[in-house]
Amino acid sequence: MKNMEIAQIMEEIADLLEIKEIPFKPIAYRRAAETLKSLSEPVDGLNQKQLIKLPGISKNIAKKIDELNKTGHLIYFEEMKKDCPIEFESLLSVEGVGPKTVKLLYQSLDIKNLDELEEQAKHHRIRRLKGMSEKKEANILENIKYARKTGRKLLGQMLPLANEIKNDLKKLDKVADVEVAGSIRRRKETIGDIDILVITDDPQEIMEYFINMDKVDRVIARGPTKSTVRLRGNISCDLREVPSESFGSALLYFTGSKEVNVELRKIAIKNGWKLSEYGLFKGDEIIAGQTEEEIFRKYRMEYMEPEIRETKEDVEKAIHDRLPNLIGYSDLKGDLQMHTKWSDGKDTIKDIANYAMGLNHEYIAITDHTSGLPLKDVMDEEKIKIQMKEIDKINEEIEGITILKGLEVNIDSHGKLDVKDNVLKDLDVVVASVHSGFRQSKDQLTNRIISAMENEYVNIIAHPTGRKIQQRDEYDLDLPRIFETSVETDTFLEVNSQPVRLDLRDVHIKKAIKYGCKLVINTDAHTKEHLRDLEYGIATARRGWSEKSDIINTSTLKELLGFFNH
Ligand code: DGT
Ligand code: CA
Ligand code: CA
Ligand code: ZN
Repeated sequence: MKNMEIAQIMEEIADLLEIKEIPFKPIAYRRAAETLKSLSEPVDGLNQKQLIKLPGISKNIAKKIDELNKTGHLIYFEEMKKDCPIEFESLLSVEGVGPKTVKLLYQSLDIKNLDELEEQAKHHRIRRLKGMSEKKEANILENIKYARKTGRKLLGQMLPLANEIKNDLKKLDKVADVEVAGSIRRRKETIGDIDILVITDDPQEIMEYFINMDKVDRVIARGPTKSTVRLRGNISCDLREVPSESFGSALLYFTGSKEVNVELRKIAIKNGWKLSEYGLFKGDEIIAGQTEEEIFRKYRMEYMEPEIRETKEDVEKAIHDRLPNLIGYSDLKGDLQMHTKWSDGKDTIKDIANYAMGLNHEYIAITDHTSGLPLKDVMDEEKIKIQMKEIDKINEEIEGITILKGLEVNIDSHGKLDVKDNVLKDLDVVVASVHSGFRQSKDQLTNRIISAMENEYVNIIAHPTGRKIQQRDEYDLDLPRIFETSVETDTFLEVNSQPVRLDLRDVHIKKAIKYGCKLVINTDAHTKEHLRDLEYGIATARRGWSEKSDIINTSTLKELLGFFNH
């Protein structure tokens, strides 16, 4: 590690010690930092004995420098940061607040987080501090609002962004491996921040690259092995350099969830081991750490796919060999909900079919909206007939994919469909859904959906709970009744892949499967590009413990049509 980087860590330790009001020690660390900065020779070749000979380097500090040189980490420093009650990252995310200000705020006004900062600023107590002014206080107050907006973002926004950064890093010569960890790897529906791990023999250069990426709005923290940046769109992203022998344990740790980490550590202790991001240890000896698989093997556990690493119970299931054989990301053979120019979609049937072929779909169903919706273009009986003819024609023209004739019919506030049975009976697949009257009682809403399921031509209930993430709660439904009726009537429940919907959601999927329901993963695409969103639906199904056999559109066309028996 470079002298300057070690000096920086020594200074940060001094800051933390000072904040904690520990006497004398901060001065020792600052003196060590000064020495490091003034040396012309790198200290990374020196052993502890040689280090102690340098001016201002005590035995204790020499030991720490040695640890940094050998491992690139300093456990003392990392524990210290964890212990600190101050929410550094969120305070530093306020424009105009740097490390010095954080210290000043904490020491003079006991400010530890954004709420406390806002409170004090509103009471005009910031302006009186050394180096502050009325104007600076007003700016801080204004910038807190911006910092707060770093709310959770949709997986559909964050996953592509994280992959882009990952792929950019991967292209660099000095990068041996790179992986996205955290909630993104677990494919949670919303994401707090992006966590990326990298193996490199030149962390300095990689950190430099990372903080200078085009997407970076602001550098929040820059260190020798960890940096945090704010990307455009107020997205926080961490990059950590990890030694290759610890890559698996670091990936495990930084993938989480926290609850799973805690549980795995407990088991390690029971076995006389210690698990950390640095490896699985027996005494001082590392017994696993390079890959996650290796660690799970030592535990005599099934490998836990990241999507099902949420709770303590998940770990217990893994120990008892009770994990599902999750549906894979390339198991789907088609997509059964999408909209075209005939209603509110953007593309033609033909364009969509061609695009779907590029995704290797064996079949798709065109399911435009019907007259019960307040849209400019909707399907009435006449248009349905014309569209069916057109689909026949396109099916003859193109080879390699089958276009099914479908509709997304509307379930009205009394549970009636807006298309007659004698029209529905000629379609290949009928999707039904609720688009209004969300505020009815639980019974009314449940009964509406149940009466739609009882219609012999309805095959699929789309976005069954109606929720939109961060926009609209799910409506009040008696889900057990819905699940029972779904099994009785052979009606399939949708896992809608739109990033804002993901409906059914993971926890409901898990329950539905226990009831014996069969599900279908659809995109509900309104443009051809949306057909790629299936990935998010599959991720959600995996989080809900779905196996391939639980999902009907893993079947071939022939099998699928057998389920629908129109
Ligand atoms: P997020 O970013 O809020 O969507 O969720 P995560 O899961 O990505 O959480 P994050 O970014 O705070 O941390 C990444 C992982 O690091 C987390 O899933 C588990 C691990 N981790 C972080 N803090 C702790 C902790 O205090 N204890 C334990 N056991 N693990 C932690
Ligand atoms: Ca995260
Ligand atoms: Ca993080
Ligand atoms: Zn639509």
